[in-house]
Amino acid sequence: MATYRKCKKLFQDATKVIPGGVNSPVRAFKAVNSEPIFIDRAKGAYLYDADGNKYIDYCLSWGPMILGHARTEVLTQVKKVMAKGTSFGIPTELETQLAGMIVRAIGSVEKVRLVSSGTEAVMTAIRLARGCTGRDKIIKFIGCYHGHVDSLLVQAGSGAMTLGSPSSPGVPKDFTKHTILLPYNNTEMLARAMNKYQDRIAAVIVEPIAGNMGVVPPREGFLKTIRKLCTGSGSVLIFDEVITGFRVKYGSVQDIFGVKADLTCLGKIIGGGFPIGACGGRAKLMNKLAPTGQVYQAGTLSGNPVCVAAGIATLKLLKSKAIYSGLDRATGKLCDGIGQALTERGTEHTINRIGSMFTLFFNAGPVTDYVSAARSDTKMYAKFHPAMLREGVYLPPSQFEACFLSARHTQKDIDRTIIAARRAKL
Ligand code: KE4
Repeated sequence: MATYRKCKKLFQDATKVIPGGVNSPVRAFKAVNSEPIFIDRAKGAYLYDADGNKYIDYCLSWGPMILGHARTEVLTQVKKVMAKGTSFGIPTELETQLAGMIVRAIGSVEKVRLVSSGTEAVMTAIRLARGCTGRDKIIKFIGCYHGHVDSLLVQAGSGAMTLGSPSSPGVPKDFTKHTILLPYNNTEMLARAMNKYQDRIAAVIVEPIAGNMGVVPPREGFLKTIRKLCTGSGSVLIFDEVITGFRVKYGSVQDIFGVKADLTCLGKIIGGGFPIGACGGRAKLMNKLAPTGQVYQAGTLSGNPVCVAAGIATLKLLKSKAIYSGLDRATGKLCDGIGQALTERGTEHTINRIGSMFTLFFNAGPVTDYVSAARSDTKMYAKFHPAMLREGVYLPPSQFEACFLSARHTQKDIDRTIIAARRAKL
């Protein structure tokens, strides 16, 4: 029987010096009415907590660890680069190399600005869209989360949804008055809003596959309609691919849906587990960023050579090893197995999946937007999560997040996870 004695002590110590004992709210396990485990180490598909408990990890640091934890090829490159110094605040060739890999991987991206987080990537894209169009209004979709940038922290997904605080205190009304909220997958309301605000909309920002209300794929035609309306009104189309970038395929999901974004935000996987973000797009737009243009943004550690080295090593492996078809097959088997296990238990559920990102909703389904996602039985999820933890399976500690597979998850791991879903005490 797993014990969490050390984890409990570490959590108590942490809460004395860190708000809530965590450095990001969704890690606090509040949505599953438990206390967080504290990780000692990780390797491949596995986490090991301070009490020595081992887990098969389906959160993968919220997405980045697609190659598995502590991947040798990545760490070798990181160590090599670190030995030459870790931060200069002066350009390095490595940044050009990573930016070049992203440009070659994503057809709509001609130039890239590297930053240190997904939030910064989105902040850059929003400011650039407003700077280039001279407009103020931004359309975002309810349940999508784009980092904790003030103007978008309204009815956001992820932690904001989990914590049930649609708009965070501390964000002045003035900062969100230009943010228009629409239901995801609703092309009719989008058309009405675009028609109403016409030439006042700087940008539409969207997660092309939503991951922050749980995984919600775009309905047929949804993304193409956004593209058409943005083109018609001169608004910038921003794809927030912080989760989907290099997750579902090498590069962007824009190829899958046949839609080219004007700006693309990236993060997570392109840093291989190190702090990173990126905003990329057509050179005409990107050149409006300082120092070539007037739109200001900056960052002491933007393009940090150690983070960039991890990103380069990660993308090289992703490109060379044809990992994606295997990930897709394995995730399909896992989801089928979990679905069957819960059906046999008579537990109402639906699973949304694209490639190696999926969400098990305790919900009859279909889950197609925030309203349907919010109908999920979060109490049931709050029982399932700790029960799976005791079975040695680590899922995201919230119903409204995405699960991920890595290249290191084996058939044995999948089989064990399915058995755990069958045995988990609900
Ligand atoms: P960061 O600033 O956390 O690097 O990225 C913000 C962000 C932007 N866009 C999308 C689509 C994202 O999913 C995120 C961050 N994702 C959450 C989990 N869904 C990070 C976990 C956390 O907040 O601790």
